[in-house]
Amino acid sequence: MQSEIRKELLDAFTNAGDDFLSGQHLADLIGCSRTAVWKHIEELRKEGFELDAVRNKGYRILKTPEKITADEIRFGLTTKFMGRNIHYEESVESTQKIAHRFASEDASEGTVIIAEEQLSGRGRMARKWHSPKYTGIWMSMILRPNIPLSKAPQLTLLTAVAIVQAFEEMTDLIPEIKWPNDILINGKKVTGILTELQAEADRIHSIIIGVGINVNQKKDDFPLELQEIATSLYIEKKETVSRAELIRSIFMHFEKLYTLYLQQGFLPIKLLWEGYASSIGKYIKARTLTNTIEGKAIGITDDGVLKLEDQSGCIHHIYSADIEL
Ligand code: BTX
Repeated sequence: MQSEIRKELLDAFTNAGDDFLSGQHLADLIGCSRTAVWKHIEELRKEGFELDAVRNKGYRILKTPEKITADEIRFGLTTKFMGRNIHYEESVESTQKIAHRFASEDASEGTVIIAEEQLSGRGRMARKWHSPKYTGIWMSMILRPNIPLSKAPQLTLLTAVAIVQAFEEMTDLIPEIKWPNDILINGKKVTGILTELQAEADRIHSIIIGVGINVNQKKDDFPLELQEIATSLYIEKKETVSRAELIRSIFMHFEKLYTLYLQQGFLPIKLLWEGYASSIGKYIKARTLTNTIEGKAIGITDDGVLKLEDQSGCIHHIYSADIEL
């Protein structure tokens, strides 16, 4: 019922073009009170519509939300499997949650779950990922590589390279990768990657790669605590970026790299990754779950593990940590 009314309201605005529609006219048209019309208008605003409301004239739509649809992403996509199966949602708790369900229901490789908004977007170690409506890319990709469990983190690095290549293709920005899962622009986080597994013994059933990209947020769109550490492509480029086009570009770069990886292993990916890594050669602090190690990041192993040399010359292998440059 609500959605029927919404549809009628939008049809009326479509037909009116640039003309104003009075509250009374809309109320008569859809058979409800003017207060109800006002409530629907407020709902449209919350969804990202910009409306002009002028006394004695009524309402008109100035701007529609920059929404993406699965069809818009598919249009122009030339991949074989990445993003061929897109599941699109308006609002979800977390795309990871849905991807886990799909993965256990045998969704095909390359299936992607995309949402316009996440109410409980998650980062690593139960941290939160801020995922406001219509501004970013919040998606989870399902993969089924035949690799041992220990190699799964390599796919986080591969994903970071694919995203950076897509950024380079679409902007003139200079992104950097901070091991293992952050992409930074001018020192601020623009992207986070969360790799999760469904596995038994040493067999991977599926890998679910969650990608959160800040695309068109303005500074004020971030909560205060993130404003100094986070950025978006819009903030850096000062221009809106098409999310559908960026998603397509990521799918294409990802598919190319992933196919190369399955054929030739991690080495070619490692070389590309090193070209974008901001932490290598620098003195860093690595906070693991159990302790903190300081030293020089001297590179990654052929498996994607970070090598850190401490003051005494001892080399530590870091599998998972937060890095402070
Ligand atoms: P992470 O643990 O490395 O980063 C989380 C930290 O990043 C937070 O504690 C906060 O300080 C900061 N942060 C939160 N939101 C943002 C943001 N929008 N931009 C910049 N910094 C932020 C990174 O975890 C992995 C994030 C993956 C997110 C994707 S979105 C699609 C998929 N679904 C889901 O629930 N998570 C993944």
